Amino acid sequence: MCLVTDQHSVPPAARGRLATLMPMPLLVEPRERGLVLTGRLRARGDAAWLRVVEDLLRPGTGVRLDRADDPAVEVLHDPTLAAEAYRIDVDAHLRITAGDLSGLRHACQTLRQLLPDTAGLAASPAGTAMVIPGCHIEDAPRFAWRGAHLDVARHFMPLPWLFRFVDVLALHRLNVLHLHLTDDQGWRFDVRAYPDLTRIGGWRRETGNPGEPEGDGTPHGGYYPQDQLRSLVAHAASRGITVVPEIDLPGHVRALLAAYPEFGIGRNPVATTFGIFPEVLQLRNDTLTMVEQVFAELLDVFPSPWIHIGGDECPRGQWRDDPVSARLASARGISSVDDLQRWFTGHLHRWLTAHGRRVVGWDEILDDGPVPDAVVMAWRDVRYGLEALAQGNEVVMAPGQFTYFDRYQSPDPDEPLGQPGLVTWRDVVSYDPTAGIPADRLGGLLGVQGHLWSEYLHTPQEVEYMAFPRLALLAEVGWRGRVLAEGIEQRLDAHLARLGAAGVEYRPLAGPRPWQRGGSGRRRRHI
Ligand code: TNX
Repeated sequence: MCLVTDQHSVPPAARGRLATLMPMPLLVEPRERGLVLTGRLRARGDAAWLRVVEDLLRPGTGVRLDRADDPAVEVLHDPTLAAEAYRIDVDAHLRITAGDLSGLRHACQTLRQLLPDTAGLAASPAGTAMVIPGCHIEDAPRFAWRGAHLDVARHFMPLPWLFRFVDVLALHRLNVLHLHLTDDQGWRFDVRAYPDLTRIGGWRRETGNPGEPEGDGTPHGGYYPQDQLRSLVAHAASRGITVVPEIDLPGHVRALLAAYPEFGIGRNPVATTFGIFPEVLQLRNDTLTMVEQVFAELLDVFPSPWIHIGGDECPRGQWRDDPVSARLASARGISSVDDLQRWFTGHLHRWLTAHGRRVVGWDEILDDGPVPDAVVMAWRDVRYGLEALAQGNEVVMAPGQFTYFDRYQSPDPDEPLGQPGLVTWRDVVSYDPTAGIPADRLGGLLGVQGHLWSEYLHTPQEVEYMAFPRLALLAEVGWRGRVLAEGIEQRLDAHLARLGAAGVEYRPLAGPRPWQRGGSGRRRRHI
């Protein structure tokens, strides 16, 4: 059944949804008639592409596509369109035009946002009229890397929720999920050759809150078997999202060394508090063999062209005090042990390049000298991104002051515990990732990414509270280059209602709901 509506039967609410899209497409024009997306629709186009459309639109609408001529739905391939670009025409019929599968998927996500909010649920409630308002939309992204980073090391997040998080990212036409899989407080990637990484390194005795003399006395942990991650990768791919894994080395390795102390200098359990610890890898040849084995298994699970090797916050104290490290450095012709990290990064860089992947690292990897053709994530400050671009590196902008969504969202004392610092949603609205970049270097700017470090995010609900609305706005920065600031508050309100209808625990613009407040317990705002 295909119900074509005339202009009188397109409800004003449906027409209004054209003004609530997030990210807002580059061109949106209303058309008179709309289309009721429900039941069985006659459809024409490449069978695989039609299956993609049906897969993305069916949950929440129940729509099924039957191949037929005289179609209500048509899917066209236009190879002249840019990567990820798409066009939508709705005027009694629905026509989607895309240059590639990503564009096709983005078109479907925009269509989902044009449906009633309940279309964000896994199944459509009976009796909801799923009207798509008439429109002509032309759209293409400004940046190729539109990422969300999630720290599953500090607090483990359950796999089923990761699937859902991927769906929410896809709704915003984000295309990278950067998974921070290892850190001092937990190792989450199951490595067959080194089972103790997860058996021992995958959990900690308890968690200590800052400023409190005692830990909470409750064990915390978890890890992802490789097949779980493969299924996450496959699900993300079906949503047009690349999962970029990070193994953070050669610092932030307390969990690794708790399991295999022979690769470090001194022995310590998995960390139960947060911060920067002195423990680093002792970079012997057998340590490198272990690292290569870990990465070999990682590459087998993650087909991503980019592999993140961490490289942040690596103190030099242990190397300076360690005669073995001194000998290793001089045997390798390195004048100072401080340069061991650069040597290690170079080694991993060559290894990953030989295996056909690109290295991504935090901006510290350039502190000791250039690392040609590594992708640099500029987190400490925009300035590090500018320097990396000047050296010819590609850059993902990740500056703390705009993209660290573990920081507070407002000065309100009721905000739940977060990292010190303030990143309001209006800060994201004001963010221009191209600021300060000379025109001839703009090509090196791959894109932007929002960060969800989880020291103080214990549950998926807490992650969602910190992610939205800020990540939704950053998605628009990635898509359009800047947030379209005019009318943003109303648009954001409508978009948050859309997320809320799908069960996302966003932060209302007016402030935390009662159960989202920090209160006086473990989520008390005190730093
Ligand atoms: C710095 S960003 C870190 C993380 C913390 C984060 C907290 C980076 C590469 N290192 O280890 O979780 O700050 O905001």
